[in-house]
Amino acid sequence: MSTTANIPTAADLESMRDSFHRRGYVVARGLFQKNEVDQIKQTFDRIAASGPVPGHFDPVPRQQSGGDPLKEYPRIHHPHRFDAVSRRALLHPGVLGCVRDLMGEDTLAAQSMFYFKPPGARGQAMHQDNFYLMVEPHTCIAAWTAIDDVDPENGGLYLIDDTANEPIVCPGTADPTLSFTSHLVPTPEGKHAVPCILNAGDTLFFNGNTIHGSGPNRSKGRFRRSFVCHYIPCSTRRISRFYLPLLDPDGNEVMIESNTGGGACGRDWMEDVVWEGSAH
Ligand SMILES: O=C(O)CCC(=O)C(=O)O
Repeated sequence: MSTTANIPTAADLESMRDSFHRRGYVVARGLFQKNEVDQIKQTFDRIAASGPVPGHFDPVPRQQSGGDPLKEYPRIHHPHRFDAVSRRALLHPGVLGCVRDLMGEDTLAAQSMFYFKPPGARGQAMHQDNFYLMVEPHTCIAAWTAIDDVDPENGGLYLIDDTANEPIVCPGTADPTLSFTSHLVPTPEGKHAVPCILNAGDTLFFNGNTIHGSGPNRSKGRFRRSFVCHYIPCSTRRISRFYLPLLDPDGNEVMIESNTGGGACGRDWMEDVVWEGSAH
């Protein structure tokens, strides 16, 4: 990966901060350079071609997938734990600089994920990330980097404007024909969904209470790949066990207390879902 990553200037950071705090999200254009995006693409093409990675990537051959493209191309959990390119992308200096600035304090990395989202794949119904991460006493920040050009047709993200300060709610049930996850957080009255249109290499930042999700990939032939990470403030006291150990910006492992309280829905929903990493 390039050592000359795009680093936002002080002026860039100031205008990002303003938008992030007003709306709950902001886009940093071109944070990943073309060679970095290409390297991530090649890395995950190779991982997909070489088959399962136990505990991280569990694909099913096309003949056994029952026509569900997400069975052949499921998302990959925590690729930074087995792949060096993903680890460098999680600790990307441009991303860490933005996150530190938006949080107003030093940060720890909690999660990486890779989505292939092939044509025909279902989306992920509206949700709030901190329902799953259970970061206390603050919230997390997501850095969602487009690896392909992304728009509503190929299953791009939608954010509900101005929901960064909404409380975390216990979700209802999503439509399984549209969403591969079962949780749905309703859009608060008077608020509306904004589509996020990104070019490959752009990174969208949003906080863990912001309501967001995506629809199916309805394109004929365009994958919608994305590299998605979550970061937390250094002053975090507790987080769900699935995200431990954390990484500091130098890549050292850091342990904090795990949050077993269950959050907005109590404990029962957690057992089969979060610990398997399948809900978020
Ligand atoms: O990429 C998507 O379609 C959904 C990702 C998302 O909402 C998340 O990672 O929280």
